[in-house]
Amino acid sequence: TATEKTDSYSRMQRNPEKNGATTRVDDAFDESYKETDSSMPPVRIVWRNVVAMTLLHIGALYGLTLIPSAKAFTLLWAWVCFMISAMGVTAGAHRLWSHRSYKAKLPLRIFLGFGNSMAFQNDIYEWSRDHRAHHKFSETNADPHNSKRGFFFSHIGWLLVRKHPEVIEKGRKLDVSDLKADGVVMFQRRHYKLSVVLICFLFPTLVPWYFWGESLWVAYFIPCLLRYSLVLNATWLVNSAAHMWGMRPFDRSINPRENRFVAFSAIGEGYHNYHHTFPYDYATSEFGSVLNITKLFIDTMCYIGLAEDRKKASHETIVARIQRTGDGSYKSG
Ligand code: ST9
Ligand code: ZN
Ligand code: ZN
Repeated sequence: TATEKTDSYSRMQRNPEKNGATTRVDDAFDESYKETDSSMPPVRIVWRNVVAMTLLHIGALYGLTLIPSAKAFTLLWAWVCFMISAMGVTAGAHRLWSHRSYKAKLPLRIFLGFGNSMAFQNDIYEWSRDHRAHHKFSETNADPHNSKRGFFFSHIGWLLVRKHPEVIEKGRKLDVSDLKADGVVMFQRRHYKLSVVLICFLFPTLVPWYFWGESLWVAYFIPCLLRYSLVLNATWLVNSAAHMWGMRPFDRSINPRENRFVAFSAIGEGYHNYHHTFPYDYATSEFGSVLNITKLFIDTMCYIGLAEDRKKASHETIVARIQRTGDGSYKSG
């Protein structure tokens, strides 16, 4: 059944539409990849990251205490910044650039690139390369946030230590030619640091100060630091919680799970058993749901002509897969 699984992936991936002309995406689980050496090399802590992440989280907690003294507009603005940066990750780095699950016109790609720099989660190129490795070599040492190493490692720990050599070695063989050919991706990579200073830090802080006279202090700690750390943790929960807690209706042999709490906080990205089973599906879920704001966003973009070519697993494919590999918990609707 290993070949059967890979076959159905590749068939779906290469020919989801009539014309069959799709981008090749190197994100399918590699059944043939088996770890040769599962021993852990010594963990090398990157203290600069430990200090930066500690300060960020202290700043975010302090930001929480400032909420009662913030202007209503500032809180609304923090939410707007949360949504823009979250979209830059979910609709951008994840569903568009890592998985090519739909196509986006230039203005939309620029908007998503902007949101992605606001989210400051590594540039799109690096994010998508790591994410393809996460799918292809899932839960092995070549997976950047291998959840077999526990909650802390898959949540944040992987960003605080040097990568396992397998991540780099196996990752080098991934096909990322489509990313290299994408002007927006490469432009953002070239100007990444400057874009983060301007869009993740200055923009969220200066707007409330300039337009409605919020104090720079409150604007820095709430729409900037608190918002940034919330988007980070919501994203990281997909790697930690959604790889640990929830049902596995589509494939009981893998760890990723269906987790509604994560789907809520990560604006639609918690249906993770489905997503690892059908990574090319633009909705990352069989159904649209009120929690799947990212799907709503992509549908809206298609409606106004800024996106097209949404890929979706067919109902027959899903049903066949549930019967073959599901854990029996599937509920329709
Ligand atoms: C952050 C990322 O938070 C979050 C990603 C989450 C993914 C989530 C996925 C879940 C599904 C989607 C759900 C979305 C939900 C969103 C909800 C929103 C509400 N392949 O990395 P280096 C090579 S970032 C091939 O330095 P070290 C490559 O040549 C947070 N090659 O390794 C590379 O050079 P370059 C902010 C690879 O030294 C070279 O190795 N940022 C690969 O071990 C060196 O790479 C931070 O905290 C590969 N996969 O350092 C900083 N990997 O890149 C984090 C590497 O130039 N990063 N190579 O081509 C670091 O400081 C370092 O990467 C390190 C490792 C210390 C972690
Ligand atoms: Zn995953
Ligand atoms: Zn994915």
